[in-house]
Amino acid sequence: MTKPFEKPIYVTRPFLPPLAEFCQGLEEIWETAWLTNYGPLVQRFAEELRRFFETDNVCLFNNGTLALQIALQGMGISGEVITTPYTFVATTHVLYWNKIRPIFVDIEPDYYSLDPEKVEAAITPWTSAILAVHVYGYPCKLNRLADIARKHNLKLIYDAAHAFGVNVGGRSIAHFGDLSMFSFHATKLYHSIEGGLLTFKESGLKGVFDYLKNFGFNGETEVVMPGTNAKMNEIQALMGMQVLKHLPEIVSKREKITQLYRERLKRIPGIRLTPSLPADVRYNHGYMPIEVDSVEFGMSRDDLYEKLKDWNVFARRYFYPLICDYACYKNVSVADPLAVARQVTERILTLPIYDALPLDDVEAICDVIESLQCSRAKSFMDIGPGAETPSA
Ligand code: T4K
Repeated sequence: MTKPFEKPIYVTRPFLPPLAEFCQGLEEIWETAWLTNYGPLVQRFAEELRRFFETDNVCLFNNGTLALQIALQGMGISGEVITTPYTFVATTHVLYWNKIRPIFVDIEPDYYSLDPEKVEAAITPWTSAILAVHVYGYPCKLNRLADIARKHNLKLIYDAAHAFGVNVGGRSIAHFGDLSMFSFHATKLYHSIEGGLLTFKESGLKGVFDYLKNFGFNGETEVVMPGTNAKMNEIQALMGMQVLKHLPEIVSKREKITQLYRERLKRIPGIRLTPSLPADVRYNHGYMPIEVDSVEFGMSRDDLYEKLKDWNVFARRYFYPLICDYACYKNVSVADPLAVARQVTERILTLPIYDALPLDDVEAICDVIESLQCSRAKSFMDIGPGAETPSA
């Protein structure tokens, strides 16, 4: 490939339902003039999600961050929470807003989720919960984390922002741990423009979450707790329901993209792929992370990230830097050296993946990466759009 893509190729693009279908749904909203505050579409959407997750315990929110923030508040989590520094910053922000101290521990090198050994070593009398993240939708070490939580009487909370549609052993990943939060943000494979969902074990929490997301109102004149406003609106619910209908086709198109990337990239020196997932995991193909070994690849991750932009390809460094290295968390003391997380954050690059990304474009992106791999070839800096690229 010698010319850049004509249009930018972003890390993701939201799936959009057929416009006519969406407009038809909008007509219903126009007729009722009911836009938010538990309208009929939000209620219908919640019902669909109850069926999807096979549980009554679901609660919808206007975004994933507020859902998780309210989850911690409603569950009465306090003191210290053991969590990962390798995630999107919202995972830690929700602890901050609940005045909880984050205890950052290292991740495991295969799928980048919390290392259970490190979790257990970090427990103190002040620990109240583990907040783990299914990074890129790859399941955490579910059984080990559950054992540790049970043994030490801790709540096990999953930030499942990336994990909508992931199943383990034939069950939704939502059935693991005490509570899971799914993000329905436009950048996710499944979305409702913005949106968030909690699924949880203890039915009694539903009422508390409902109060907290609606100012604490119980009826018109009674406020039972100082809640906030985190309600999903009708247009979000409409989008959520319409995208849900297309989920199988979205996942299957993404799966083909993953397969092609893996097939092409596995032979490029210096590119590391995650190991194949265990047979009992049905993955959602939400992200396409690779690690770049600068010595073997002949170029650093950052240089590859920049070089791809010359071809109009906008990969992202999800997740760099580590949360504990952001200025606002620099004062949080971190006992764990975070050796794995520090290495991964310097090497990770998430490549474009979305249902509408043509396989030819995936081939072309792989051609570019391959052409840039220059451990033996001439200086990589000579290679750019328009230059002769070495043949594979
Ligand atoms: N926990 C975890 C582990 C998370 O990853 C997230 C969110 C949360 C919690 C919080 O959930 P929410 O409160 O968001 O529901 C994005 C998303 O904003 C964020 O939702 C997501 N994680 C995070 C990983 O990525 P940015 O700032 O990187 O997104 P942005 O705007 O740069 O978009 C990336 C690319 O997507 C763009 O280059 C083009 C494309 N795009 C984006 C949007 C918004 C579109 O094509 N259309 C669009 O409408 O954070």
